[in-house]
Amino acid sequence: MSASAAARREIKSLREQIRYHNYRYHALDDPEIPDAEYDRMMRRLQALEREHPELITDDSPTQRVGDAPVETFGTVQHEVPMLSLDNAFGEEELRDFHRRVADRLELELEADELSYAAEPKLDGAAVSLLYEDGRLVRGATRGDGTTGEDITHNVRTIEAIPLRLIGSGYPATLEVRGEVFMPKAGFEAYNEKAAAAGEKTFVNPRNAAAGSLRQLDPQLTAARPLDMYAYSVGRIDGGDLPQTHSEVLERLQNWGLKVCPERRVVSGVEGCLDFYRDIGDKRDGLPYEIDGVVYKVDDLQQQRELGFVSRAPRWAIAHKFPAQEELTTVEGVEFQVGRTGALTPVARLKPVFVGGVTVSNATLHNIDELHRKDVRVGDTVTIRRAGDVIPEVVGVIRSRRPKGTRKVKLPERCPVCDSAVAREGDEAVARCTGGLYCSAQRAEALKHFVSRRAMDIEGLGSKIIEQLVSADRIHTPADIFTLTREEVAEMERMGEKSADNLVAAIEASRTTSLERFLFALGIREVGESTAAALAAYFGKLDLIMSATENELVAVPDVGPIVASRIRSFFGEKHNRDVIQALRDQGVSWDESEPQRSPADGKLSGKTFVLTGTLPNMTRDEAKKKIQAQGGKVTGSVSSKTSFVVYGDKAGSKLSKAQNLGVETIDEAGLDQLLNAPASEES
Ligand code: 9MJ
Repeated sequence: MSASAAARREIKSLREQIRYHNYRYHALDDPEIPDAEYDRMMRRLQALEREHPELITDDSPTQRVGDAPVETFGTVQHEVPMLSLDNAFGEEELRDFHRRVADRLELELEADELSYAAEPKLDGAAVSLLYEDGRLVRGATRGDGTTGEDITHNVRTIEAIPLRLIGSGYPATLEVRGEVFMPKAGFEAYNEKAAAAGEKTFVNPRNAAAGSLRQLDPQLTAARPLDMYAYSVGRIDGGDLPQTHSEVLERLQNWGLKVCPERRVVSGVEGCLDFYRDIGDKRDGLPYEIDGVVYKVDDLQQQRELGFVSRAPRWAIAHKFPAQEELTTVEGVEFQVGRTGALTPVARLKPVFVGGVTVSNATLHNIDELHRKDVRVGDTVTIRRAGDVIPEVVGVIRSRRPKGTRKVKLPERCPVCDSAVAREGDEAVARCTGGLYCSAQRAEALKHFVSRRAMDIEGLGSKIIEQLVSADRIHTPADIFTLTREEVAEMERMGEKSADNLVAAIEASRTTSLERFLFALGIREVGESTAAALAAYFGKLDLIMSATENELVAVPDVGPIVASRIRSFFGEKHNRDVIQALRDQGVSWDESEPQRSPADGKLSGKTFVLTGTLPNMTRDEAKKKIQAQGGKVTGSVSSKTSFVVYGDKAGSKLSKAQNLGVETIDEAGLDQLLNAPASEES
C-alpha cells in the first residue's frame, strides 16, 4: 500500500470515528470517550490533512471554520415555506385551538385521544439545514418564511450541527429545520467577557443567537457558544420518513442531529396542560431559554389534512409563558443599603406586569452596572423578571430618552445614616462606613458584636437581635447592657430559664479582653488576628484610637488599607460615642503597657524585603515568621533595608540591594536568623 493510500484510509477512519463521537456527544448527550481522546483524534486528522491537502473534503470535521468571510448574504428560496407558530396565551386559547383541530378532523372531542407531540419552545433563531446525500450543503435563516439568507458559512461552525449525517436510510435530499440558540451559561459567560473588554453585550439569548448567525465572518460565529435543536423537516426527496412527528425527530437524532430531550407525546388538552406545567416548573433549571411550549398534532397525515393559514400551520400552537421582559419608565433611582453596608442602586419604576407579577422596583446590581447601562430618571427601560429572580433592568431604550436627563451619581453620604460612602479602588461595591451606627447594618453588626469570638454573649441569637432591632429597643451595642431580665423574659420564644441565662451571659461579657473588644467593633478589614496584633502592640484602646496611619502600619499584619480603615472608624464621632457608652455600661478589659513590638522581638528594628520564590515557604509565610519576631517586611529596597531575602527568579530588588550594599540572604540565611538564640543577636 502506498503512503498516500494508507493516509487516505486513516483519514477516512478518523472522520468516521469523529462523526460517531460527535453524535454521542451532541445528539445523544452521552459521550463515550474522554475529551482528551477526541482531541487527539482531531489533531491527528488535522496533521494528516496538512500533509495531504488534496484529501481535504468540505464535510471533514476539521473544516468547520474554513470559510473566508462573505461580502453579503446570498438569498435562499424556501421551497416548502418556513412557517411560524400561532400563539395561545392561556388555557382557554389552548382549548379553542384543540376544538378547531378536532372539528376539522371530525373527531369525537369526548374521545379526546388526539396525540400531540409536545416540546419546549426555544428562544433562539430558526434555521434551515439542507443535506444532500448526507452532506450539509446549505444553511439558511427563516427570513420572511419564503426567502431567507444564506448562512452556510456560519452554521458550519456550530458543533451540534453535523457536517455529514451518520447511519443510513436518510433521504437523498433532506431539509432539517430547527432552532439555533445560545445556552444560558454561554450567554452569561460571553456577556461577562464582553463587558470586561468594554464590548457590546447581548440583551438576551435570542438576540445573541440571531446576531451571531448574521456575521459575515464565520470566525466570529465560531467564537460564540451556539447550540441547535432540530424540530421539523422541510423538503424531502429520494426517501421516506416515518408517519409521526415524534418518530421523525427520533430518526433525525439517529442521523446525528440534536433534538430537545424534553419532548413528549401527550393526549388531548389535559396532556398538553400537564406538559406545560411540568416544563414551567423546570424552566429556571433548563440550560437554555424558552418562552413557552409547542404542541404539534403528532400524526403527519392529520397535519396534511389540517394544512395551514397564511404563515402558520393549523396543526401546531405555541403556548406561551408569561413574558419575562417588558418596557416601562424609570421614575427614580435610589440607593439601598444592605445589611453589610453595600449600596445597591434600585430603579423605581412605573408599575409593569412582567414574569407573572407587577413589578415597581428593579435592581441595578451595583454602581458599575448603573454606569455601564447609564440608566437615568425618565428613561424607558427593559425590565426582566425570570422565575424567582429579583427583577432587573436589562437596558435602556436610548432612542426614547427624553431631553435633559442626567447621569446618576454615587452618593457621597449614606442615604440611611449620612456616614461617608467608601469605594475601594475599582471595586464594584460601594459601602456605607456607618457600621454599627447605620440602622441598615445594625442587626448584622450586632450579631457580629455578640458572636462567640467577639463578645461571646451566648443566648443572644439572630432571631432575638432581629426582634430587638425591629422593636427599636437596641440601637447600639451599648443598649444590650441595659436589657433587664423582665424585658428579656417577655420576648418571643424566651423561657424563664433562657432569660436567666442570657442576662448572666450579658453580665459576664462585660469583662472582656482588648482584642475581643476591638474585633467586636466590626471595623472593616480588622479580623481576629489584626485585632490581636493591635492589642499586643498598643496595649491600650486610647492609644489605638489616637494612632496615626503611620503608627498603625508599624504593627505587624497592618498594611496601609487596614490602617486607613482603622483611622476612619475612630475618626467618626458616632463610633467614639458608642465606645464611650460601652465603657459607661461597665465593659472593661485589662490594659497593659504598650510593647510596640511583639514579646519575642529578636528581629525588632530590622526591615526585610522578600524577592523571588523561596524553596520551602511562600513569601507570605516568610513574612509572618519575620513579623512574629518583631521584624518588618516592606516592598521596596532602600539603604535602610536590613536584609533582602532572595529566592529563585529574584528580580531587580536583588540587584538593587547589591548596588546599595544591603545584605542579601537566601532562605537558609533567613532560617538562621529566625532560629538563632536571642543572645546572639547584635
Ligand atoms: C421552537 N422555537 O422551539 C417550532 N420551535 O415548528 C419548535 N418552533 C416550529 N417548533 C414549526 N419546537 C414551526 C416552528
